[in-house]
Amino acid sequence: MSMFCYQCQEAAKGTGCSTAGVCGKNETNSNLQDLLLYVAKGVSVFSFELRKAKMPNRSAEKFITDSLFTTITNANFDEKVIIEKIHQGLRIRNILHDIARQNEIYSKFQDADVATWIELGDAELKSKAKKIGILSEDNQDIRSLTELLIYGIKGIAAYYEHANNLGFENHEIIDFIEKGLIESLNPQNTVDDLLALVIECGKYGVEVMALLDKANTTRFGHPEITEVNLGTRNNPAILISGHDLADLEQLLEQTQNTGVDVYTHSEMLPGHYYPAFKKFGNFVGNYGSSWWNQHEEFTSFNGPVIFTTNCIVPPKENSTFKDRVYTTGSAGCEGYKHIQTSEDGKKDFSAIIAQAKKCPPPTQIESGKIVGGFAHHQVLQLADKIVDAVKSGAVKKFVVMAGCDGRMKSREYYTEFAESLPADSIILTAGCAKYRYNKLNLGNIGGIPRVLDAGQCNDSYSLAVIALKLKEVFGLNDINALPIVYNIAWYEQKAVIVLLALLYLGVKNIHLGPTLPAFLSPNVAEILISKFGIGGISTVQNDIKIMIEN
Ligand code: FSO
Ligand code: SF4
Repeated sequence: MSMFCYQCQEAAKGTGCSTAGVCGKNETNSNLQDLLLYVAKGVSVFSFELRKAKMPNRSAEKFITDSLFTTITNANFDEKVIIEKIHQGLRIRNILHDIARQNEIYSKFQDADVATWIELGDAELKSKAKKIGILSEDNQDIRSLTELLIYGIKGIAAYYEHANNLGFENHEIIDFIEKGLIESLNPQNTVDDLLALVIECGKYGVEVMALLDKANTTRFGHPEITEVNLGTRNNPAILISGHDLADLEQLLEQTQNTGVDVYTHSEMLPGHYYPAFKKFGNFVGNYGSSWWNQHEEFTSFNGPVIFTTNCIVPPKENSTFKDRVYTTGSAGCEGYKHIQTSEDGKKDFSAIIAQAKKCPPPTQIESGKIVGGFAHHQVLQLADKIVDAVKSGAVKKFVVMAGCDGRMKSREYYTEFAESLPADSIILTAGCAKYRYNKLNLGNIGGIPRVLDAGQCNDSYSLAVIALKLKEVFGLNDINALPIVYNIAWYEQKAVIVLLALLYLGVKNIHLGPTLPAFLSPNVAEILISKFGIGGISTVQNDIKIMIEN
């Protein structure tokens, strides 16, 4: 076996990618990503104790969150960049090690390989990378829970980075990220210890999504009900994908009055819901659908594309759009140009704007509008209407269908499920999962649309806030007593943290699909089923019966 990865829903054969990633990650990249994670663990060993001793190191913290984000599915396919990050991390680790020694600060695992191995040439790095992968843990239950913890932490790190890009910090979250990474090295941990860490991870999932919500809404205002254009105009344009709203802000500022339009792609769609972006006359609409259709959509878009995060599908040799795709932040891909971030977080998009001016306008592939912007603030303004609709029986069920989309055919289930829901039910969505049903004509109930899109996957936080508010309004003691069911689609590690956050909030009986994670060993799956009632999905008809009619 030349590599092993089972962190996403598309893990080969439902067990793991062992020769090449279904996502496009090759053997070398996969192993190097494992090594980058190992370096982040080594940095955490010292950074954690130094912070406790009131000597925090911001470069170490930034390195750790960036490394975790870089190793998320579909975020970075650039081998050279990953090698550079490994070297950078080792330099940081060694500096912290020296500071700790000089100040007589003891760190758990300070003498272990993770904290002491020395910098090697690129060829040796590759052979080191092969030795420290996921399968170096033999016990499959320990491995399963450790990886569940790590994937949750990757999700936390991604959301933390977005909040941080907007100037928001929370050192308790960083503390937990580092603690979790260190505990993943601890051979003493039992299944129960790891389970407790996984639930604690959910707690920090809630905290980080709340932090990001605060960062986004403080800076850009509260999302409001918005109609988003699907059609195109006749100007050259830039397409922005991924999740980083700070990047969207800078791009809109820099393209203003240049004659270049800006369209959102995939998870950037909710950018339209924020009041602060509405003042930009060149912010036209959303182009295309969720991440996995990107090659066709980039081809017909005709202009430059910028990825602020995942999900990237690496280009094919003969892809015609290659020279007009860019990445920034933790995202990267061989063959695409990268826009650097300066010390103060600024990005210079002038090269993209200049290229856009030379490109033809986008080819229209859709027309009409979609409606979104139902994050907590907006929905709570409609609370009276919603409560009345529930009390009168006009709304019988809310169905949370948040999460991710993916390319597997089995995900057609979600379109069919949405279409088959009774007319007195409302879908609450967030994340790119929405593209399976947000363009269906499902109508409304007393003026409330039947698909309420809160925003990006991290805005699942909004759905939790709404549920907690409804619990209060209806005077219930248990969130599970609400007429809300959860049919969540997952794909990568941000969805893992959303799931852990819901579990931490006490939500039970979540259905997770289209398949259960490959990284859950049979025993761990059994624990999650018995403790939280987690289940998979079956057929649409059967699931409607179980979730809605019962
Ligand atoms: Fe989707 Fe990709 Fe937002 Fe993920 S674009 S799959 S869960 O990165 O983060 O919902
Ligand atoms: Fe396979 Fe998913 Fe890992 Fe890619 S991220 S190598 S598809 S399990």
